[in-house]
Amino acid sequence: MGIFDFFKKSLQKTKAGFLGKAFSILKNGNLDKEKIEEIRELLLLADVGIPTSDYIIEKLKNSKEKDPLETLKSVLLELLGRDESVKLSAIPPTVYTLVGVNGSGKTTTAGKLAFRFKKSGKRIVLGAGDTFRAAAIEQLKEWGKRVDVPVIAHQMGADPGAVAYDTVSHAIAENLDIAIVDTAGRLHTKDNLMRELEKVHKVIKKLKPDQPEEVLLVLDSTIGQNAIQQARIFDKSTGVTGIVLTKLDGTAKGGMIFSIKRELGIPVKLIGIGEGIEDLKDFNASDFVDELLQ
Ligand SMILES: Nc1nc2c(ncn2[C@@H]2O[C@H](COP(=O)(O)OP(=O)(O)O)[C@@H](O)[C@H]2O)c(=O)[nH]1
Ligand SMILES: [Mg+2]
Repeated sequence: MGIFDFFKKSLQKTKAGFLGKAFSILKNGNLDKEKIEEIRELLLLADVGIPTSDYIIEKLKNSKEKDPLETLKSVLLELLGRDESVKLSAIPPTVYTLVGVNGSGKTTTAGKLAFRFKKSGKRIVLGAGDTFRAAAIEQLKEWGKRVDVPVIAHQMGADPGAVAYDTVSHAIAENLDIAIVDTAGRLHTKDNLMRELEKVHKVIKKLKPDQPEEVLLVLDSTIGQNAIQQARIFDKSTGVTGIVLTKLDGTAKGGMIFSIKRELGIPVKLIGIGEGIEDLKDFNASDFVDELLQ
């Protein structure tokens, strides 16, 4: 499937939803007050959020451009910022940690990411840092088998810091390229979770002071604006470097993708568009916007 087909398939719901409706109003040109209000409402329903919706509306109102769709396109691209993918460390191993609440897609993303790197010839290890649930450890081991990469795992209830230590030590000892550390996400014990994540990161730094290269916050796009709140909490204690926005295939409320960068200053680096092993892509703003506005 080509990149455009893949976008078509995964963005169907977004296009059929509120954002799609707002954009089709603009296609008909001639923006009067009523239409602008209608667009504002649709942006809010798509979970773009109040400040960013207001920002977009102001730009539309004040634009000298004749074609409102062109104005919208440039505002959306500006909001998304320039494309950035996950970085590799100059000296291997590169270490990534995946953080986020339960069910957001961390373990699945770890597996898909391992697959992607494996395909490009990298040598990888996965670390089962969600020791809170036995099922989470098993799930990562399954991905390890599927992708054919080793998984460092301890018993359920073990110290996630110790798992991170063993994972990164293994990567160093075996001269691997990449270590991907999965973590737990029970947000109802927020303070404990944040302390746990801080410890994981401290342990990694002890072994390789310039790592982790990326702390990737995995956000479920179907929860809309709540994702922004979650991101603030995680960013405060873990210093998130990039966002993985998952389940974009399953929502008509993916509008918060346009407010994330503006409100948090953190780029969306990867998007999840399905449960399959290949359903993780670099986020490309102009492809994304082009497809939405077609
Ligand atoms: N449709 C869809 N489902 C996803 C995506 N990413 C993850 N999932 C599903 O979301 C559920 C929770 O994922 P999991 O990786 O276990 O989340 P974790 O608790 O954060 O580790 C699983 O059923 C995944 O298959 C995605 O991009 N699209
Ligand atoms: Mg998990």
